[in-house]
Amino acid sequence: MSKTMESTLEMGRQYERIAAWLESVGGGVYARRLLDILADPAAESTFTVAFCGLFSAGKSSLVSALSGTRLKTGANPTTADVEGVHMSLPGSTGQLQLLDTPGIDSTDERHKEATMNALYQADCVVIVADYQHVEAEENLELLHAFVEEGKRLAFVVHQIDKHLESELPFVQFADSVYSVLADYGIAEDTIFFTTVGQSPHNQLPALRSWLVAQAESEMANGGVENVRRRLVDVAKEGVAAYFDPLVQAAGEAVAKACGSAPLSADEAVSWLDREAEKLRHLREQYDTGMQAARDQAQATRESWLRLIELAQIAPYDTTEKGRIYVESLRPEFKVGLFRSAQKTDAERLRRAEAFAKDIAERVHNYLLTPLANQIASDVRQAGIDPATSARLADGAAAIHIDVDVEYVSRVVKPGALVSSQYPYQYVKDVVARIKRDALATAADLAEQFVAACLAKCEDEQATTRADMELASDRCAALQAYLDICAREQRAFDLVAAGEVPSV
Ligand SMILES: Nc1nc2c(ncn2[C@@H]2O[C@H](COP(=O)(O)OP(=O)(O)OP(=O)(O)O)[C@@H](O)[C@H]2O)c(=O)[nH]1
Ligand SMILES: [Mg+2]
Repeated sequence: MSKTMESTLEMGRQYERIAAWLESVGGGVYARRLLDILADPAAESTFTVAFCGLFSAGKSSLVSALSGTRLKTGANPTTADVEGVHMSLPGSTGQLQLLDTPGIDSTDERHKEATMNALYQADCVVIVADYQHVEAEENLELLHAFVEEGKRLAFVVHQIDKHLESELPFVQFADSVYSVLADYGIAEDTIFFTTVGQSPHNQLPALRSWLVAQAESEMANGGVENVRRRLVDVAKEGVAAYFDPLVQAAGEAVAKACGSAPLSADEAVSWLDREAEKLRHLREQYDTGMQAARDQAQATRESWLRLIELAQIAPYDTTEKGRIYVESLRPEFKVGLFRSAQKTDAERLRRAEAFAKDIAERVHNYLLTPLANQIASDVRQAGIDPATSARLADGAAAIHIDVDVEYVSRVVKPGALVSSQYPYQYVKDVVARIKRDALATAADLAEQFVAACLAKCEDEQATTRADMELASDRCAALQAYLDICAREQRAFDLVAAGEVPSV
């Protein structure tokens, strides 16, 4: 089996599988069209040549002259739609189709798109430049794009009846064209000089022969590439039909989130970049705001705890009262003439009361009152909601430590009474206990305070959060749209490579 036949058979198997897939996803029309092409590739074997160029270059006149079909021509922009004329190829069932297109400088986007589609789908492109505009930027840009793509290409310099030999010998003019186009990789034998008027240099017949030769060489190949291109086109149409409603729905979801639907995946990418950037910025703003509130609240909380730690509640006098109370608890301590137990106990109680009263007063004046004032002032300044603010101030005012005889006597460690250093340690123990009790209550208020500050900040950032939600919805809709576009593109690529897409 020849290599060509083998590849034709393989291509047949590939597109039968793709047809089966199209059938299974509701694209029966496209499946049948693929099978029709596979059943009789010659019946549809058409070699398509698209003519393009600036308006009034003479495309329609040239296509008319080549095909013998009269197309509308004129000095103003004339051709509005892509239009095809057919020529049969001598000695073959194949056809040559010439596509006339609107000027590429058309300002109508719809024309432009139709023209570009026709150009990309054609088997061969002929760029037509009129005699006076050979080096027009649009022509050279198109030329560059198609050379890059490896498209079969011819370049026609038309209306050469306008050439005046007396100004410049034609050979010299032709050489300058050859040299410009050589920079773009265009060989001289694909450059033609034509006119529908009179000129001894007219290569209209040579252009016609070249086109026929291109078509015939394609057909001689069994037209495999040609057939493949048609199969790919139909399969892609099928893929597009399958994805259209999905892209449409994803586009509507974007329109709902963003106000309008993107016109292309590229536009969606740029919108997504913009929204993602906005979201990042808002999130940063939100996080910074929350962090600042948290830091501020924590600093206030620390200042309350520090106020307790630093409060002077046992100066020398107080410590002395504590010391003599503890010393009275020693077993050898006795008072009164008869050292009666009753008197001794009464003295111990008196000393305990003196110590407890003194330290209780100091706790009230130097610890609890300043702490309550500090809390009330910080809470007021923090501007948190009035109910919580009042609750915290009341809580601070109500902090109470009942330092009485019972409280101070419970701290005594009887086993330590023998030590001469113990009385001082005892007072330190009482102070530590009081501060521990104060810290426990203040820490609870401080937690409530921090939570209230964060809640206030959350409230203040309600607009930021709403904006974040909006940007995040937009990002999600755009991402979903792009995912669909990417899936469609993947499916296009797969059918172009003869593989069944997995959608
Ligand atoms: N002198 C001269 N005029 C020509 C030639 N070919 C076309 N024309 C004139 O150039 C003008 C434009 O020709 P068309 O064939 O309509 O040009 P086109 O490129 O199809 O133009 P659009 O369809 O508008 O893009 C018409 O007035 C034609 O008569 C030529 O070989 N020589
Ligand atoms: Mg025209």
